[in-house]
Amino acid sequence: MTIETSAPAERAYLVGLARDGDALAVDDSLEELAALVAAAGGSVVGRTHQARRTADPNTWVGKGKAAEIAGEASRMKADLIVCDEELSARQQRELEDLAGGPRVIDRSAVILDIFAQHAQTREGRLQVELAQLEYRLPRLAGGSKGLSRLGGGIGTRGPGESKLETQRQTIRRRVQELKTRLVEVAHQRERGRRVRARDGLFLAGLVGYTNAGKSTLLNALAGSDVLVADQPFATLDPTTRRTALPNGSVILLSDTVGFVNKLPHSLVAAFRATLEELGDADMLVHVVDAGHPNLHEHIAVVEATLGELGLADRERLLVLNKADAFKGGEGDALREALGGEFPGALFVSARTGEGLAALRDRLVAVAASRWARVQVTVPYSAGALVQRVRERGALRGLEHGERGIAIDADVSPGLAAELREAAAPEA
Ligand SMILES: Nc1nc2c(ncn2[C@@H]2O[C@H](COP(=O)(O)OP(=O)(O)OP(=O)(O)O)[C@@H](O)[C@H]2O)c(=O)[nH]1
Ligand SMILES: [Mg+2]
Repeated sequence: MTIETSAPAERAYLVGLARDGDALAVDDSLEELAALVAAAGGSVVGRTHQARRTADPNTWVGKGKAAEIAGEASRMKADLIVCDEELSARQQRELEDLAGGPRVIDRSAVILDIFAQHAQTREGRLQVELAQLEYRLPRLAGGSKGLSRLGGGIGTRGPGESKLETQRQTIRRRVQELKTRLVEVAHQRERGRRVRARDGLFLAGLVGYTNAGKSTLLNALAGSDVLVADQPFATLDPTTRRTALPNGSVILLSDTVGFVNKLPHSLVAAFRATLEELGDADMLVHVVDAGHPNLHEHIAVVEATLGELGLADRERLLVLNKADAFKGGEGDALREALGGEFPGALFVSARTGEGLAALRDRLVAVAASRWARVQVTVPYSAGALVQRVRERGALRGLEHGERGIAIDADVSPGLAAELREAAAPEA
């Protein structure tokens, strides 16, 4: 998706902090931040980082480094200084004072901006607005330069403080309103979910790091045309599609918002309802970009985020996507190394179709393992039920006999009960 805009791209100067125990090395994290800034519509004019044990409470980086950044940003004519971590209101204000011109924002603000640009559905927009307000609220006090400088002295504090308080109250009211509306929307979705659950279809949720190829894979498996784009957070709204498996059964596949390192807390909270849809999934298909240099870090971030969402124990299938990019001897070596490291994983290419047959077979196997085997004979009048078995179950055998239709199939527990009832000898 491209956002039409006549304004020139904002020039951004990126700053990182290197610390022990970071999920991503600082260069990789800044590379990712550059992609996020680009997706938000900015252009990156320079980058730097500092190694520190802890962030400075006032200036995030050290004071000397902050002065150096101010000089570089001004030399590069930057409009923006983007810090690769969430800043406190105070850190943001002090850095902005030192920079004397460019705005200072953080990684969370960039991610929130991309979400705001990409949100399509009503629920998506409400969620993003809620996340933005929750992010802004604690920053209101120190973030607004003019007001915070009024600080002491008779005749200055009063008006400034009361204006700030009015803003806070307005935001809090809006936050409440948004939460109420989101609950309403979630209730509507709840109804849809129950209808679907009654259908008894097997549901696989596609999860993974942003840009891993989840939407492309959904399209390849389900023949759909969900938006695919080479940029972070192309997908915000969950989409569920039906797809037929080789044994004739039908399952549901659900595409969701991708994860990223240091996803803002306010966003995870606001999207919790959407992501909780995954809680219904019978299994999670974890899609990774197998050729990405930070593959392992991506997997760790996704696992950690799934943990936060209470999905750590859900049955998982690792899908190593973009295998078409593995070429020559180097590609073979990579394939072998990853195959050894992740024995249960499947190599696929959502783009070329490689490995999709094996993936479908695996989905059949997992779905079948959840089902019960039923061997019954139902009367010819139960044709509609038989049709549903064809669509939703895995048929092993079917014979038209004198007494009716003899069925041997793996089906969901609900369908198994219906079949047994239909097969009950007429009294
Ligand atoms: N070479 C190659 N590229 C792929 C493959 N699958 C997806 N891509 C590309 O990867 C990029 C991201 O694909 P998407 O399907 O939008 O990824 P996503 O995981 O849905 O990303 P978000 O919704 O943004 O989180 C696009 O440019 C795709 O064309 C593949 O198998 N091989
Ligand atoms: Mg997508």
